[in-house]
Amino acid sequence: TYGPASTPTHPLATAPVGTPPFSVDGFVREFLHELNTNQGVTLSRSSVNDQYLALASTVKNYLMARWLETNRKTREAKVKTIGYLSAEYLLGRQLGNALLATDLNDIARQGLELCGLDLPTLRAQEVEPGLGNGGLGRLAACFIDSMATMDVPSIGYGIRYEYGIFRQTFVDGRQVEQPDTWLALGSPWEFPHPEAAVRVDFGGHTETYVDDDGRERCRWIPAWNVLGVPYNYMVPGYLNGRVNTLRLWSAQATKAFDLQIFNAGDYAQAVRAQTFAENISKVLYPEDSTPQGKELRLQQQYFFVACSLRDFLDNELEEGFDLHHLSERIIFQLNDTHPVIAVPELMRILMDEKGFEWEEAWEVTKSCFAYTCHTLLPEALEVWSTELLGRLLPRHLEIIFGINERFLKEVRAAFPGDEMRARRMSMIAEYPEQGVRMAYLATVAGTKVNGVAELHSQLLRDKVLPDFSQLWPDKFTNVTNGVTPRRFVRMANPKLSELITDAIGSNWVTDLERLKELEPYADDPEFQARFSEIKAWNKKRLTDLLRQRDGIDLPSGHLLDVMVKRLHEYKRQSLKLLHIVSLYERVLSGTLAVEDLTPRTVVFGAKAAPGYRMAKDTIHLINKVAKVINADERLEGRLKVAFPANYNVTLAEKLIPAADLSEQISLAGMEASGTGNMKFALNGALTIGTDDGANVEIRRLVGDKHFFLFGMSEPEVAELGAKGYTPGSYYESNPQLKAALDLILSGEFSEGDRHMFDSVVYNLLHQDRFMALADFQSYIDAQARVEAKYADEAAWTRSAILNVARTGYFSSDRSMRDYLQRIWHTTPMI
Ligand code: H53
Repeated sequence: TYGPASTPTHPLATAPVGTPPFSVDGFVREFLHELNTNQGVTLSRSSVNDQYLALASTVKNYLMARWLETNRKTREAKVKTIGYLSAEYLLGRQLGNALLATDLNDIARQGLELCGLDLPTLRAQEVEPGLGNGGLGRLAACFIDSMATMDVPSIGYGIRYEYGIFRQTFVDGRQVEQPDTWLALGSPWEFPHPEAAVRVDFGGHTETYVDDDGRERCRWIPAWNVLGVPYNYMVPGYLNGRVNTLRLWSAQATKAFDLQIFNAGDYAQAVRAQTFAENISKVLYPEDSTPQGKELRLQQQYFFVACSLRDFLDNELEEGFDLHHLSERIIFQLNDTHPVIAVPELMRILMDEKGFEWEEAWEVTKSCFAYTCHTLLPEALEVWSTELLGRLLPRHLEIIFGINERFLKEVRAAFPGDEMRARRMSMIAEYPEQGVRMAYLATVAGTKVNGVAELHSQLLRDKVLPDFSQLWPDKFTNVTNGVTPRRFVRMANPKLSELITDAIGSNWVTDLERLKELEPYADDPEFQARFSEIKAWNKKRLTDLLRQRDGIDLPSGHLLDVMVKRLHEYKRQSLKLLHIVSLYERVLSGTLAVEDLTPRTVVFGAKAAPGYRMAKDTIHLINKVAKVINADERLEGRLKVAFPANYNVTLAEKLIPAADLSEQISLAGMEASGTGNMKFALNGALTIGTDDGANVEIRRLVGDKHFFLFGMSEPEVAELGAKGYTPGSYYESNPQLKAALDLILSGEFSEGDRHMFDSVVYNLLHQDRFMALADFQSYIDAQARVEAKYADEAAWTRSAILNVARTGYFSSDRSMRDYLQRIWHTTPMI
């Protein structure tokens, strides 16, 4: 053993509120009761789904008293709440997390065994709620976990999509999307409250009128409306007895709406109206960081934001609360531009419904919001056309114009005579059509604006919003992203967790910086041996899963090289692919002996937005290359490419702990932060990466010797761009690169079809917006350093342990502390 083992000592962990601690017997009784009364079946006649649902209910019941108590306590304390507004929550499976948070794993396992059941089988029955696309949605899920664990009063607000992120399948190597029917087998974790539905208005026009005091005022005469039904989800803190709430809204037709049409005698039309209303929360838009500007998406955004503000003002605040002091009780954190329409909505409520004057309303509004920007890609910053906004939300558009007008006055006063600046800073873009720049609106309205990693926050100030940071330097700050150690270490990597706890005690789960105490063990042969065994065990676990899930066979004893993230050109999956093709080409052409290849399996996981052609073509190419390489006997046992379909949180939990090498190879300056990079490092993978996003901070913390850096820096990228980038010149001057691209063009991977991958290859040769060819050689050289290091097992393991020991900073608990200090100015509830 390795030092003192300590157990969590939070009072509520040992003396839970309301319910006595479970015994195994008590658990069995409750479980069977749920099976009988909820599912209406006996144990002997029950399906795995029945058993899973009964288990979920049992855990839910256990959490219930704590949830009610948390709500009561918070309400009574009248403290400031964090209203996290996010269009996405990529939650992952709930059962495992709930069992962990309640310390019920052992009891459940033993109790189920007594019933002849197996906990892992029941856990595998759960379909994960995939209510997000990627990094942004998963970040929101990590943040609500951390807030619950840190005793921060918070409500997560979002949308209950009936269909989450599509299920990806491959047909002949091409991506085909299937609907995600996550609700089909029951949804035990949600609590619908149709009686508390909120009305949301749309369309129509505005008019002025004179109120009782003789003041001219404005009001909105909407044309149609829908209902928002809240569905509450428990967000249990880790062993602390706190259970926060995630409130997701589902759209329903209003009665009035149907009746009107129904009375007119058109039954079919009435049913259509219902469908129309319910469409609003029907499906998650599957674009990650490339929004399409669709009307329904704006409807979704306003829908959930209007429900959430209404909910907070009417239900969370006590009656008669003086809204002039609203910021003492709430701060709405805007997760990207998606919820920014909340700004004019709050203005509208305060002025049109509560009788505030403009200045009064603005004072309140601008102290109740803060904005997180998650990107630098111009195409990810939403601009809503004024035509659409005016049609859907006429009053909001008026208010936005009003905010802009006053804001530009301020700009002109601060920079007299600088009309160009005023134009640049206007929230209203005039080209290619008139539109509202939501990021500017958020920046003007927010108390703070933050980026999500140091480099990103710097570039946000310098490149995306330079005029704003000149005007208000203090408004800008950084909060580097983090990930929850509960799900991504403790739950996903139980063996490593045990090893860590044996060495330094168990407090690291809520105080991740304590992983530093592992540093001395990096040189301890016994610890190294156990660490390597655990890596091997995680690989075996992954191998079993992929065999059963995808029919993929992973060879054993390989360097496991993993690139999992959304498919996007800026993330450069194509660069990883060029590395693989190049290895293969060198074997084919005899410049590399097969025996000299480091046995390596590359695993890809990536969904492409359904309308993103280049991303889908890249997936196709990866699958085709994989097929040829995997079938080539000469490479057997040396090189393998695996691309399991439908990468999601559930798969990530098995993949990340097994990885040796983490691929974080975006073009410098393009990845705002990345959070997968943190998960890999915390699970003992070494990173090969560019100086981009949070990679910069990971490398600084783990040290250069334990990180494989390659590629241009952001200033170098900018310089090359300014000079004029010609990818073709890299092709011409680098024989290895040329040979790899030529091999693709030869039809080697496309049954002789020389044009199948023209789109991908010619895009790289002639455009290559993200400069993959410019970084190719540097990447190949870095991969050679990877192989050299991997050959020295002890050195590799030492570096892997140091990656774990030195990345405790990337806990989302730390991110939450930073938000509390720098942005929210509140403290956890004692
Ligand atoms: O947000 C992550 C970052 C990541 C960034 C991602 C993101 C989305 O997933 C969607 C839209 C968007 O603007 C940004 O790409 O770098 O880690 C969480 O901050």
